[in-house]
Formats: sequence, C-alpha cells, structure tokens
Amino acid sequence: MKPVRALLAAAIATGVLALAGCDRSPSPDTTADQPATSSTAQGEETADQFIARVNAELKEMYPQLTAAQWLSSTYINEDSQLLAAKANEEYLSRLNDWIAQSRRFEGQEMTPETARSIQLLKLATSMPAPTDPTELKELTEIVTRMEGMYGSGEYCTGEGDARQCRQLGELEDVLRNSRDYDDQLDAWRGWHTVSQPMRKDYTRFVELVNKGADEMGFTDAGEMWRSAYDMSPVEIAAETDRLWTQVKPLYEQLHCYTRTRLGAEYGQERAEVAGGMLPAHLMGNMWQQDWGNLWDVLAPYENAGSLDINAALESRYQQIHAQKLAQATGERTPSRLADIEQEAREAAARQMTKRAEDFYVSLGMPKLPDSYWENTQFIKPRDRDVVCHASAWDMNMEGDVRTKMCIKPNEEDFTTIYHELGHVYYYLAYNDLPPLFQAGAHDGFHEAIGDTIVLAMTPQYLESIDLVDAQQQSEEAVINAQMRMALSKVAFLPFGLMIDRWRWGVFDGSITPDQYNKAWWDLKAQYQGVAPVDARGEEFFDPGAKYHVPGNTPYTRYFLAHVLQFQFYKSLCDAAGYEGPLHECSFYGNEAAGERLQAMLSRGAGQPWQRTLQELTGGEGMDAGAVLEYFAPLQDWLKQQNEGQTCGWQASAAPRPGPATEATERTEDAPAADGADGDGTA
Ligand code: X8Z
Ligand code: ZN
Repeated sequence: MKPVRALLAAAIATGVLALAGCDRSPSPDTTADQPATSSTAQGEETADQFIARVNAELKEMYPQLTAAQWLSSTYINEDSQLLAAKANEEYLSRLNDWIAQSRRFEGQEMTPETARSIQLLKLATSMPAPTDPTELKELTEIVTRMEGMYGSGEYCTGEGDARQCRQLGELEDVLRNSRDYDDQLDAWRGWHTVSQPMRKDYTRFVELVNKGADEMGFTDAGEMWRSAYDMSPVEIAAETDRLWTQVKPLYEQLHCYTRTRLGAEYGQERAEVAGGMLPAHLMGNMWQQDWGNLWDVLAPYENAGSLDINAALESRYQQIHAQKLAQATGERTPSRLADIEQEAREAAARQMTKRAEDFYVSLGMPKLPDSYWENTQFIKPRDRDVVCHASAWDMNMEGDVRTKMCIKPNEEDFTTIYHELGHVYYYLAYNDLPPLFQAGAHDGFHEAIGDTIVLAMTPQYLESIDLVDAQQQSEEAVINAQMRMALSKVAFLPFGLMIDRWRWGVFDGSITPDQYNKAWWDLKAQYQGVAPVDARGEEFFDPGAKYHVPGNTPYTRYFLAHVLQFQFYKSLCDAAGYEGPLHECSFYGNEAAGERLQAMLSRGAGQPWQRTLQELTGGEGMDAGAVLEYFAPLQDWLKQQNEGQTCGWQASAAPRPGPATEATERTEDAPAADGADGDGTA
C-alpha cells in the first residue's frame, strides 16, 4: 500500500468522520454542579475563552477537511487521497494540541457548558493515538491498510477465462437471492477469506490504541469508548446487559421459529448446526444481523396482503428504464444503452430519496436544500472507485448536507435512505449550536432517528405510497407486518451487542490474540445462536469481515439505537395523539410529532442525554419496554408456533477446530446448557 493511502484512511478513522453523526459520541456530564464563572490570572486565556476559540477554529477548518474527505470517498485516486490525507493530518494534530491545552484548565472554575465541551473534546475520537509520532504513524498506517483490505476485498474463483472475482456487494447478492445451500456457503466463506490477512495488523492496532487510551488516563480503549455515555463505564456496560435481558426471550422465540422454517426449506439436518444453532451462511446476510432477506422463507401468511417491497421497487426501476429507452433517440450502441441504464438507476434512486424526504417534510421539517440534490452521491458511478458504505455528511455546519450511497432498488436500501436522512436532519437541527455540541445526545441517538421513522412506515403508509397493494385488516396481516419489522429489528439485537463484547474483551486483554476467532464465534453462539457449519480456527480472522472492526467504529451505538428507536416512536405517537396499539401507529403527516422530534434534535450534545430523553419521553432511562409492547402480538404468535418445539441452543456445541467435540443433546423443557441463550421452552 502506498503511504498516501495509509495516511488518508487513518485520518478518516480518527478525524473528520468523528464529527459526523455516525461516529461521534458526547461526553459524560461532570459539569452540572460547577459554578458558572470563568476567571484566571490576568492576561491568560480562560477556559471559557479557550472553548470559544476551539469552537471557532473547528468551524473554520471543517469545510476544507470535509471537502477533501468527500472528494476522496467519491472519486478515489491518488490526488484526492493526497489532499485528504494532508487536510486530515492537520486536523488530527490540531485536535491533539487542543486536548493537551485543555489540561491546563483542570480544577479551574468554568461554566458547565465549557466543562462539558472539554469532556467532549477528550472523547472526540474512537481511536486514541499514542503521542509518540512514530507510533501514531504506525497506528494510522495499520488502520488504513485494514480499511483498504476491506474496501478492495474480493473473492476469486476459477482459472484462466473462467476466473471470476466478486466483491462484497456481489457476494451479498448471493446470500440475499440464492437459496442454494452450496452457493451460499461458497459466498460466505469467500468473503471471510478477505479478512484473514488483517489479523497481525489488528493485534498491533490493539496495542497502539491501548497505549493512546492509557496516556489519556483510561485503563484501555474499551473503557474510553464506554466513557461517552454520561454515566460511568461500568454503568453503561450493565445497562446493555439489562436491556438485553429484557429482549432476549423475544429473540429466542424468533430464533426458534426461524430454525423450524429453515428446516422446511433446506431439511432439518442442514437448517441447524450442532446444539440447535442457525447456520451462519443461510441467514440471508453476511453477518446474520438482519434476516429480512429471508422473507420468502419466513413470511407467516402467504395470502394476507403482500409486503414484497423489493418487487415493487424493482418494477418501478424497470418502468423508468423502459420509459427512458422509449424516449431515447439515435443509435442504440452498447455504450448508449449503458448510459440509459445508469440514468434510469439514478432517477430511481432520486425518486426513493424524494420519498424519504417527503416523510420528514410531512412532519413540518424543512425540505432538503438544493445543494443536497446537486451534491449527493445516489448510485455507484461507472467511471471510478467510490466508497459505497452508506453515510451522511455535514460539509460545513451550515447547511451543506449530503448522503453518499450506492442505492439499488431494494427494501434494504430504501430503509437505509430513511436512516441516513435521520442523520441529515439531526445535522440541520443542531447547526446553530457551538461545534463541539454538534453531535447526538449520545451516539445511539444519532443512529436511532431515521430508524424511528422506519418504524412509522406501516403497511398503510407503504400502501399510501403505492409500494404495496391494498392491505387487509386481519390478524394475519398484523403478524406479517410484525414479522417484517422483527426480521430487521429483533434479529439485530444480539448482533448489536456481541461486536463490542468482543472488542471490549480484546482491548482489556481478556481475549488474547491466539483466541480472537474462538472468542468471536463463542460470542456469536452465546448471543445470536448462530454458528459456522465447520470449524473456524485461528487461521481465520472473522471479526475483520465486518466493516466496523477494521473501520474501528464502535458498535454499541446500534444496539442502543435499536432500543431507543421504540421509545422515540412511542413518544412521537403520543405526541400525535395516537391511542391505538403501538405497532399500528404512523405519525406520517403529524406536525405535533415533528415538533417534538425537532426539539430533541436541536439539543444536540449540549446536555446529558438523560435530560434530552426526558424532554422527549418523560422518562430518563433507556428501556426495552416499548420494544416488547410493540412486538406483543408477534411474541404471542411465535409462542404458539413454537409450541412442542425444543427452543434454545447450546453454545458450547459449535464446531471447534481440532478433535471433534461431541454435541450435547438438548432436552425438552431444559434451559440451554451453557446458560447462554434460549430458555429451552416453546
Ligand atoms: O453502518 C450502518 C449505517 C451507517 S451509520 C449504514 N449501520 C450498521 C451496519 O450496517 O452494520 C446501520 C445498521 C447497523
Ligand atoms: Zn447511521
């Protein structure tokens, strides 16, 4: 890898995107009771003045950073990377200076806002870097190399003319669309070859960020990550345990039902791995984090109103394409036909985005600025490499907002647009705050906004935008709609938790490098009840096959978001005056709900998240009660479906390298032997 590339990616991981919604955490509230005065010896900068200066400097340097970053992500070449790397180097070294300067105010009087701002500054990166320049350079090069391996990763098969190389998107298509066991296994294994070479780099990466965290006064990098929640690191870890305990029985029922249905599709033998776990390659998703692609296998009722949004979106695209073909004049050369196809893809993606914008506008929020439509990357360009992973951008903290996606006409991408616009509307809402407060109340809030809107995309809403046919009012239709949501939102919960369980263990040393892969699959087994069909020894580095590991993006935010979004949704339904069953509420078009949402967004990270949550919901804590209320009909239905089944799984029975382990028999009505997951009952 060329050095210029290394510098760029390192900066991405630590710097600019740390200021964007997907990557930024606020700080603990250590400020509330401090006196609101600011004074030091005459002539010296006070803490309040210092923070005012940091805010001003940050805002001033921000546009040139994001511009360089945007160019390098949407037009990858050596020139754009060089410029982005330089801009990021400058930013990162400035950030380190600010943090060092802030130390001189320790113990001094300052306003609560200033104290909070200093805390936020210290937690502004998820990649604490050692101060030693050689080690800092080594760290940034490593992160870049890992991200490069992920981004350019491909799986090649065949020889000579038959040689075929596929990237992640194509391998995901196989898991999404194929129901051929062997093809799926090949695609799943193929993608997991890409991360094998990352193991050495990741091991060193852990040493270096831990050194950086230590220099900043944390025991390790994981403790630093857990310090960004306005409560102690111990408390937030316990909070995630508590929330998981609340939702675990629901997940176990979904797991049990899914295993039975997979058995009907593939045969019972193939539908479960030893101990009753789900085979990793059959879940329709590379990481088993979202089971929505298995709708054809898992739909509860066939004739209760179609929710096949994929088909509707694809057919819209086909219509646009046919229209463009009909209008096209001149000779239909292959190149002209390819142009027309690209134009149709762009038009379909813009139409999907307009639809998402319409939801936010219906709540009384502003239309997206013209510059959004001019500058956004909607689809994968044909003429250059781009970073396809979906993201939302605030270019200048004053209205130049964009999204960057490679939209395809499918349900997953359609809902991801709503997710990304949640970030965008958060940016727009807090742009008037001082730059250091321009972040989510905590990082889970930022991830939850768009998802809250997705919960309000009820079958009736989908019908109103012509994506599904007229919906029945029947119990079957309710269960279908609930299942559609559960496959995305309930299936995600244990995944949202286990990634950082692994990283926290890696950072605190309880998971050593010679156990990286074993610990990963132990956690996958324990929390998700999924397992590979054959042993994955330490020659693999399967954690690296998930973007957020080489990309060093903390993941607890997504777990928290998957709980919070139900609390937000319930509050917005209340604000809208809705009184029916929670799962049937849509606040589309309701300005009272919009006002309540906007009020929360405009708080940014300016106060502890507990206060912000209270303003919205009336309660101060995160709680999965709303998740359970929402899914109550489905949970009852699942219990009926699972009656007589032995649910749960034995995490210890997963395939292991070395001498084969005997799978212990599960017993009727007995809890999963490992005490992991599964209550053993139907
Ligand atoms: O990474 C994302 C978003 C950007 S913040 C596209 N998500 C997580 C993932 O893909 O693993 C959204 C859901 C979880
Ligand atoms: Zn996001």
